[in-house]
Amino acid sequence: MAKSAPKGVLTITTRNYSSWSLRGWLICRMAGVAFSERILAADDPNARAELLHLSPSFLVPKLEYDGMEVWDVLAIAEFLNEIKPESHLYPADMATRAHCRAISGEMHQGFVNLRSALPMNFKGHFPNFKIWAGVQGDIERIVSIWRGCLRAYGGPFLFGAAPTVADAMYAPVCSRFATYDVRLDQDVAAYRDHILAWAPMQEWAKAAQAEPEELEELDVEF
Ligand SMILES: N[C@@H](CCC(=O)N[C@@H](CS)C(=O)NCC(=O)O)C(=O)O
Repeated sequence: MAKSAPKGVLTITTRNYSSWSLRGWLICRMAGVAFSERILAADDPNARAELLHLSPSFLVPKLEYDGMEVWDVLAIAEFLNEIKPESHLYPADMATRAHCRAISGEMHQGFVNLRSALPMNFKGHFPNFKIWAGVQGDIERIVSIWRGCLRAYGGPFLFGAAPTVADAMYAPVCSRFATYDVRLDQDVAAYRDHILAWAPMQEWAKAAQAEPEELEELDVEF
């Protein structure tokens, strides 16, 4: 029997720089939905116009699924959680689920200093990068979130043995910590390394390394 076409199309952009694309893609992978990728070239002058056409918010990632359209990473996570509850994108326990949503929301709307000063860049490596006070504050808050989760739920993912939406939300931070050689205590460094070694992250990182372009103008939050 012929293999049926994927039901979903995920629009993303550069793998090296686009942290939101990475989050959306990881969540789709974790949900186990069949999807193909539409990749917008970040250096294509027409990409913005195409993006406007494809995504009412101008933003990626955007998921089209069975005639429905959803954009914004957390909206995509909530949508996939509804259609694929068996994939356990969120923890089973209600209080733990609330915790997972809270720290995912904190990443979604916060850490502006970290996001602007340490843009995701899988191909880059900047040892001895100067960490300013505002960024240090964001790093300390992230470390405290991770440590709280690892102690409460036992790791190796934030909410225990299996990955949840929160791990996808913080995965680009793990990549940033490696890119900018952010010094971490052993417990949180182990979490960073676990995420970097996680099979879908490895797959993404490999494809990011293979991207041809070095886009200086994208060395900003993206
Ligand atoms: N909060 C949004 C952020 C999405 C976002 O900022 N996407 C960037 C790419 S990583 C984008 O589409 N930028 C397009 C542009 O600036 O033209 C989400 O959760 O999806």
